[in-house]
Amino acid sequence: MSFAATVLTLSPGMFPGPLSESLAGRALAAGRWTLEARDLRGYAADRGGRVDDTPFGGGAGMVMRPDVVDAALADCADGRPSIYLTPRGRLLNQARVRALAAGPGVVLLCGRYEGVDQRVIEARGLEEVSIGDYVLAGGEPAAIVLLDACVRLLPGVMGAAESAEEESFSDGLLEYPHYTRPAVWQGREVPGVLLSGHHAAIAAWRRAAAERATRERRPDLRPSPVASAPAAP
Ligand code: 6GU
Repeated sequence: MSFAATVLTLSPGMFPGPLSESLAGRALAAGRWTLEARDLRGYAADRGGRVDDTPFGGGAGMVMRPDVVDAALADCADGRPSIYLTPRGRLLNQARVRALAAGPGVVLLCGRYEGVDQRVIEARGLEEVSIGDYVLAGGEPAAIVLLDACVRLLPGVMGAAESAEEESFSDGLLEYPHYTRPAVWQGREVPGVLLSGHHAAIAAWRRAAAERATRERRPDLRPSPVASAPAAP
């Protein structure tokens, strides 16, 4: 039983898009997950029927009609979580990605125009998800981001070489920096401890580097250990 993704969109041509390449694309070809992009226009009341209309109360832009969105969601309702991608949603994080990847798949509704009529969001109990504090022209790139994040966690998708064990967020920290050959490049040296072969020292250096990066760049991710504990030796 593979992870099933259905995307409801006004731009089905945006899929699979980058998901046909690289890790996700190989997993798709191998049948570890499935992707179906459905055109929301196919759920308009009649041929040439409207999928959007002007907002009650006035204002700029168009709103996606609840009847059209409802018909599309009804057509793929099978117990998978239904997610509406919108900058008004809760921020996506690795914990939610892990939970979704462990389930049967997702139905993703991509918003366009100014958004979707609020009543169908409530009637269908849609989970509203955002991928960051910036505004995209539509939910499609966010759907691609969400699927990429889920697919790489599916069983058999990541090889040992791409292990998810030590990566950013797996323990609430940003990842440590990486280095490879040459050992000196443009006069810049690789941190000596990484060349030492001393595994415990390397692990300690990486932990400290991860904590420093997190403290400096993302203090929101985790309380800084130095704030409450004595300084490390
Ligand atoms: Cl999910 N959709 C749009 N349109 N913009 C976004 C977003 C989603 N997440 C961040 N910005």
